[in-house]
Amino acid sequence: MNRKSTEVGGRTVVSVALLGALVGAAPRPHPDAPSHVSAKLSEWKVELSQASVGAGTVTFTITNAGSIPHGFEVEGQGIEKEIERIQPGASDTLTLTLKPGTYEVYCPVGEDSHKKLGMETHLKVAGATSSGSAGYGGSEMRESSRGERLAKVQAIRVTSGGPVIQILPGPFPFPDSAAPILQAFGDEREGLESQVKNGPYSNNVARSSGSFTFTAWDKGATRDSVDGLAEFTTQDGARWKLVLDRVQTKDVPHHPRFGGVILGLYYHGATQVHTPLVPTINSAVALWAFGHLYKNDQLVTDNAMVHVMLLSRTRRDGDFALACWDCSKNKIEELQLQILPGPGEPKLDAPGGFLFVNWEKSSSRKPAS
Ligand SMILES: [Cu+2]
Repeated sequence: MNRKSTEVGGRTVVSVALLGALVGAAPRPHPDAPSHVSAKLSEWKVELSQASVGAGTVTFTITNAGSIPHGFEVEGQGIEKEIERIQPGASDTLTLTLKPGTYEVYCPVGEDSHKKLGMETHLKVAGATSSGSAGYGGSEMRESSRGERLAKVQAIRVTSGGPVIQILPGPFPFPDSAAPILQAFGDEREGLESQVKNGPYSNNVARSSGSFTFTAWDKGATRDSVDGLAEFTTQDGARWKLVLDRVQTKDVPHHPRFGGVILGLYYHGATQVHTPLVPTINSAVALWAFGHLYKNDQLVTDNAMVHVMLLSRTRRDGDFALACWDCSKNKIEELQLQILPGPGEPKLDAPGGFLFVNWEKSSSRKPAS
């Protein structure tokens, strides 16, 4: 369990002192009376009806108010209890006996990918004797390091390399693995199921050529930005140029409330985050953006919808077929560029109406600031 190994920074002392003060000040006239806490799960947060309760029996009533399945886990003071899955619209309860201290409360779905997207909070449990709690400031420290992270700009510069391939429409090679996960996708399921039969996640691959370089900045929910240029030649000999313009932060396909620049996320495949028609992977960076698209020097659209991801290698050398359903342990060096027409625009003049190009041995670094 390495979850608390995030950077701590200089605020540790302040946080522990603050926690001690809060625990000490909380009045607990009936420490043994059972407590009730309501929890609401949604994309991407966990909301509790109260931030602190008295020690003893605590019953959580958890409602999934989101649009995909979520779970609920309480961890701290040596306990780790969870409800693995709660379907959208459903509720469940969890009753625990909690000692004084701070507990982490989060969604365990997708091996922490939901947690990383924001589905975590904390619960303080206060008792008549609070002497045990001062040593358990871990969660609080983590919270302050998160606070710091929000203010800090993170950036990544990605440079394409290795074989360039164009992915053409075809069947998804792992339909049985994806099928149970697709069940959870509600309204979007139909569209995704048609992509299983014939879509952009296939083994139908043609060699291509070109380059792609971009820089992305993670500055918080609405201020992310991106800058980059891709130029490549497709199988039919057409020369395409894409100038990345701005990050798309809403109305993102497969997850309406998921956008912006995401650095370092474990997702796709079995995680229930984004389409399971990409195998389970780790990504160094993923983003949706709008761009200016040119074909043979003619402007096609100023609103091309672009998905960019530098991820664990999913394709093997030679024929570049998808090689794994869980590729998350592979080296992060596959750069995917997927281009779709802008909202309301006609399909692109390419097989399947989309452009999907991979650079199989790409690299990233922190840009010079
Ligand atoms: Cu979740």
